Amino acid sequence: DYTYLTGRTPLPQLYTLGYHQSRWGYETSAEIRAVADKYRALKIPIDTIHLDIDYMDGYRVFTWNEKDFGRPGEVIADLKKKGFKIVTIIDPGVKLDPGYDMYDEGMEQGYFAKTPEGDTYVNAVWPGDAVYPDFGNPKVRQWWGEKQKYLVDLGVRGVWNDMNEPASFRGELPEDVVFTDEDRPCDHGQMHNVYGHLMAKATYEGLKKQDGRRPFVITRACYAGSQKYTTVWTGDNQSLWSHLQMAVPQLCNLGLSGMAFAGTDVGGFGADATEDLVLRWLEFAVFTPLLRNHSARGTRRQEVYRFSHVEKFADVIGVRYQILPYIYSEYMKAALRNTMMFNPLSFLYGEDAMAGQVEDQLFIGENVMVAPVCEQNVTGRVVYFPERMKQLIFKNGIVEEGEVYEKGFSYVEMPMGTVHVFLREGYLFPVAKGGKCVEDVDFEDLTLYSFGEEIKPYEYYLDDGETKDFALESHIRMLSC
Ligand code: NBV
Repeated sequence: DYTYLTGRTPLPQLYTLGYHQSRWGYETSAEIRAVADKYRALKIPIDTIHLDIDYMDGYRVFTWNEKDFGRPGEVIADLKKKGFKIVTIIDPGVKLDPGYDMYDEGMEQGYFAKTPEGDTYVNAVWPGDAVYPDFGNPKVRQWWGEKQKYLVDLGVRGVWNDMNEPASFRGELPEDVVFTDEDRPCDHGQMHNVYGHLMAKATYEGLKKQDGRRPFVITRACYAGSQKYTTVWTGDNQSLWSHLQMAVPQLCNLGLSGMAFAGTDVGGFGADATEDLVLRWLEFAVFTPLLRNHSARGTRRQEVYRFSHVEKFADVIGVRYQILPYIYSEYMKAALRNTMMFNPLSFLYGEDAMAGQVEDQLFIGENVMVAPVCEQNVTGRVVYFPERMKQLIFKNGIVEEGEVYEKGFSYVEMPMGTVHVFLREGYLFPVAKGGKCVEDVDFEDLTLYSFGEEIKPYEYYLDDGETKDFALESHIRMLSC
């Protein structure tokens, strides 16, 4: 009902549900190629690499740093041949730089925010002195949308909007900076909370026109209703166990707020991550729509091959590709029916007072529950079972059927590098063989896990994962054992 008022979530391209590797600090295309090659050589499944601010020329948006990243788009085309997709960051701040087309065009048209005296308002972000597009003006959104063509033509498959609070390095934007609210002037005080939302809207609408596929936008700042245009990540978290713990309720709350496609920086953005933390984080994140490992410049490198037990990381990421048919099917049904893919226990067991208290477990769809381990130096955890459930253990690339747990609390052993799901009695859980990237996964070759006497057929949603052909009725079929 809330999304009836604020808007429904966009449908994702299938590839966006694969594993993404990112880092603020990839400074050359050689580095990007090395990351890609390493993942492939070690057979760690992956689909997407994100390019943070260094791919731009002097941090000028919609430009390319040829010195360090070679011919525009070349690395994107080469990696495409290896099955990789590239997402690039775009910040709102436009470098104050006469002669730079974005700046010149925006100045000529009066597209940047102004001071109350009518001058263009200047603050600073990565490129130094910068000006702020007035996204509340439909013409500015249209202009910004058209600029996405630059990226689409380079082969970019998704656009990551950052710093759109809007961030500023020389103090906050004063409240009286003048913006536009559609057809009338407004000030920053009124615009602040929707600035990121409107930037994402411009990006989404531009991508929709420039690229025939379902737009993939990620934003840092958003507002009620931003789900219509964009996915979201939870911003600059830290490599702390408490931030992994926080991720579970955070993502449930985002789901409840209509933001169905969300994720955290896996492993934590700031501070140095440990191997255990990244592995445990991934064990949870394989269930979150956006599965992106991202970290900050200056912190310990976090690509999973940097750690000693690479095989465990490959297995855990591999689980995502094994459960992808279920994840995609659940996401699409939730998006098309305006339900949620992440269900807090209280949503399914409203009568159960204890279920309402549990904040560190959740249901993925309605068939399976997950209970991530978010504590250091433990090999398992206490799980609350709201009903009789069967444990499925993903370990070394295979699925083992574990114990059946009765309603109530039980301690469950969950060693590092294993992934556990708890299947409801009478429900099905389809599992594929996995693959090195999304294109590799066979969505038809499924093993159906079930438990109990009478099993409800599973509504399996599958489409081409790219186009606008996603009518629910024509893409659902029933799976039964
Ligand atoms: O573009 C650099 C970073 C980015 O990696 C991060 O994900 C954003 O949330 N960005 C913030 C700006 C730097 C903030 C310290």
